[in-house]
Amino acid sequence: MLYNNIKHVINHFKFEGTYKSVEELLSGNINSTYLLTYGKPDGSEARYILQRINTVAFKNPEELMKNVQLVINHITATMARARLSTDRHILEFIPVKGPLTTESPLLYKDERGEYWRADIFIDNATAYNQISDPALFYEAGRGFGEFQKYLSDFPADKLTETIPDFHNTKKRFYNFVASVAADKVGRVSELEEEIDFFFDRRKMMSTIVDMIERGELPLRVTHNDTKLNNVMIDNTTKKALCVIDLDTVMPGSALYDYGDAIRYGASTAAEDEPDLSKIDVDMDLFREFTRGFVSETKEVLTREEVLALPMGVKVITCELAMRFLTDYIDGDIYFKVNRPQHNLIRARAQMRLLEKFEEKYDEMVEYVEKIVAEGKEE
Ligand code: GN1
Ligand code: MG
Repeated sequence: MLYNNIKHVINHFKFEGTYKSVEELLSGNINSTYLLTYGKPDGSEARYILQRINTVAFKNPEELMKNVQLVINHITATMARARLSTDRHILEFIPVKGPLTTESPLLYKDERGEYWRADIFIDNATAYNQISDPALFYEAGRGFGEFQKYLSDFPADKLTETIPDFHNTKKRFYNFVASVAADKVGRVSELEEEIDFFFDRRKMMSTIVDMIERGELPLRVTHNDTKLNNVMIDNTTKKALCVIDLDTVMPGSALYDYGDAIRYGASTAAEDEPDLSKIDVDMDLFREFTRGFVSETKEVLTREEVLALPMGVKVITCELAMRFLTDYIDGDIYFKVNRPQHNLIRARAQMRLLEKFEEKYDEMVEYVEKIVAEGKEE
């Protein structure tokens, strides 16, 4: 019974009305997410998202919620200055009821030491897991681009790194090597080909970190987890509404956000597709997202950054493939899994997807060059 998982928590939040039902949302790989329905006295319904924060991934939920609130405040102020309505455009958290159990008024710590938070479910909007309509993917690009734009003057030193070195792909490679060496659960002997795959791409994977170190790419405040289902799209207007899942907003590179969104959204198959023959890159989707993203960020990103966007796609796809394989080698301790070898299946799918991006890399670069050239003519 799902209700059993949440019954000790729901009365600690200022929800409106009386509890009616709960459903688990399964698209996230880290936190546990529940959709709650409440009945209001006037007969209408209120819906909320309730989440248990995974403390294996996020070691300090209190600092995390402080970050999230700072980001929300910043975007709210920016939108207010531009006289834009924030209604349904920004996550709205529900305060905790009763004596505080943590430093944050938005975070409840239960008797088991688990951390919970809740926000208003955005009605009449969809977080797509897959899109085939390029116009919708353009909107996703615009939504993430707009988010990047709103964060462009955010003071990075105010944020805690909720997961240190999250996209430090160089360090992730060393962690991967350490996991291979430790071989904790005896899975390494069957993974020779997969392991070679990452050794072959070691230099490519370091590109962004190296460029940041050399000052060729600016460090920005970025979202860092821009899967398609982290931008809500309005069901009526079909416009991007709200970027969600702000847990990993930290200093990073615009290439990560662009890259991860293309990785997930421009693929013809699911992230964990076991049939590798189904995995390819939809170049129409790639182009539309790119146009949407650049339309919002052209005043913010440097020319070098825009030209380097396709490198973000390769680096992030390789990084995630390697993270999945590392977790498989470690015995599935980080990502939620729902079948045996799930992390290996994910790793193989992302490896195939990376090969497809490698095949199409020149075409991707030509496209961003074209966009940069067009921008100059304007
Ligand atoms: C995790 O939980 P979710 O789906 O928002 C992960 C991302 C991965 C993604 C892959 C904190 O995100 O980095 O890209 O899975 N988040 C964290 O599906 O590790
Ligand atoms: Mg997430």
